[in-house]
Amino acid sequence: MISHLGKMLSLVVGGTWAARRHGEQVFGLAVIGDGGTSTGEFHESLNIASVHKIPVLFLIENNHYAFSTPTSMQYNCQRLSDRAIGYGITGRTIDGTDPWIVYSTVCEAIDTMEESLLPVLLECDTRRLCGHAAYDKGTYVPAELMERWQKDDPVIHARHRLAEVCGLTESSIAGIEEAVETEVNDAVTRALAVGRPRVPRQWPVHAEVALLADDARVLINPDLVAESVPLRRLSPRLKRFQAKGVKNGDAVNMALDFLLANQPDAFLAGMDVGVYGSAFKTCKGLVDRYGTDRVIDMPLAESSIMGFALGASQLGAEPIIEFQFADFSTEAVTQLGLNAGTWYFRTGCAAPMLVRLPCGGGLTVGAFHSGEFEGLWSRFPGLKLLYPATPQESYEALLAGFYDPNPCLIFEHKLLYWSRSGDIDFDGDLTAVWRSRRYTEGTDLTLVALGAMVHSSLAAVAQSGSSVEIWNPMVLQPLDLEPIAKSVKKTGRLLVVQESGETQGLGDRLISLLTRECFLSLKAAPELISTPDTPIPFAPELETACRPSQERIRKAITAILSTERLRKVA
Ligand SMILES: Cc1ncc(C[n+]2csc(CCOP(=O)(O)OP(=O)(O)O)c2C)c(N)n1
Ligand SMILES: [Mg+2]
Repeated sequence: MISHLGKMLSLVVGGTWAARRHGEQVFGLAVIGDGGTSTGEFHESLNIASVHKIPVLFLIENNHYAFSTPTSMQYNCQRLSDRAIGYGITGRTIDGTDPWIVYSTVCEAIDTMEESLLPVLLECDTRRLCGHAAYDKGTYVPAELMERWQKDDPVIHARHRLAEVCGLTESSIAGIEEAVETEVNDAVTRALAVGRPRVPRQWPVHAEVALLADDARVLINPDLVAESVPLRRLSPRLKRFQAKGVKNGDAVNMALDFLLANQPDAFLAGMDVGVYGSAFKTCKGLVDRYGTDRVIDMPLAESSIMGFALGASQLGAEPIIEFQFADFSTEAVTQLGLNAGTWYFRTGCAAPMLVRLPCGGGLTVGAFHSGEFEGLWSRFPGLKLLYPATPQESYEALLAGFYDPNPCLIFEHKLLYWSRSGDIDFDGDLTAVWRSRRYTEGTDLTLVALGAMVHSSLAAVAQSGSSVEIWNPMVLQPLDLEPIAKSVKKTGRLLVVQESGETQGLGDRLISLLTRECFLSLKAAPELISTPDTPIPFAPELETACRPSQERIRKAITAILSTERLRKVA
């Protein structure tokens, strides 16, 4: 990322870890400004690198200003390198304006890292001789200080030293300067020669704009999402899998077991996924079978864990990340939504990672442990979302998400983990996973339900005795609505049941898309059943009243079946 200061640090940590795992004797180098050191990611990344012994040199370029903010308003320790103590690592502050000192100190840091495998924190004291950017004159820097800095220009000092100490002639110094200038100019020329991007074929405006843009020479990442199904690492081991009477949580565990057993580069990371087997026990036994190098307990740092995974994915590792609760994925909105989600769009490189979100309410664990967040995550282009509701779907979703080259989020409803059993019969064909699921056939109403609501809806429909077709989109991004639209055209009625709050879930989006597609076939206005827009309360009676009940769904079915929209045909 060019922006979101701090966020690339954890990628360097993950990338360095992944490369060293393959036996490469590399060290990471992560550079950040004085302002960037105030971000959470700075602290999280140093901590993870230290705890997991990942040798990354964190180099702070302390130029005493972050945009217009002086360091006195940025931090209150004496030196930024003092922070190293908090992470149990070596920290040093040096004169960052002297290239000879910087060079030799970095060499020493490499020796230290080689010996201890611990990261090193290096603060290079420097200064800024201009504004923050071209538009900024930097007038907030006291004139006297700026004058002193200008006189002390490190480029002039270095030039002087090359002549006086190193004995270089004026013409050879000029030669160096010319070579640098040529290199920069060449880079600009090369960049301009790339040409302008072409409008992607799949954008609605493509046809109109294409006519105007025939001088375009390259197409930059035409897809927001990397090519989907051709599986970059599909192994012949992906074969039929059958299991009888397994719980949803077991299905998750079996899929994780398969992936760790068959994909040597796969690793599972999160909080308490090791010895404890994760908060909901879906990872039980995995650390015993695959070791702490592949089933990794991480410090409490969701954002940096996500960044770690993204960095690792770029150096051959295959991340499986568990958020302890879907609610805590909000800690990683930047890393997952803005960084991983746009990775392919920006770089042309795939960012494969499987991200698991135990979600949903009904366990009386209150507002911060009960959310689904499928609505939030569906708003980030570049991510794929799957929300399985049965053991079969859970097994399929985890495999499909893992083998897809994009960041894939799997929503796993916590209530379903250990309450319901089913059989798994997976034929090994991942292409068939990415589709909506139909559970019942019917003629009078199409009911679309997500997550645990699938089961409440099945029960409500059985109780109502009506002819209802129940669907679960399962793939929430990219939606596969064609078969559901077909169903709505047949039944003429649509009821969507979601557990998320009315404006927090995907229900309104589903109704909008299906109404646009099926408008003339509708006999009644579509309905949405959801939790009201309220934080999930702790009190069991309030939570029960919040979440859509079987009875509420049954009543809604009866109501929608008794309404007939007056249709005016022009
Ligand atoms: C998370 C985040 N918040 C705000 C900004 C806007 N911003 C860009 S640069 C900058 C100051 C950065 O200061 P510093 O880290 O000292 O780097 P320097 O500009 O001195 O190189 C700010 C606030 C940003 N890029 N990212
Ligand atoms: Mg700065």
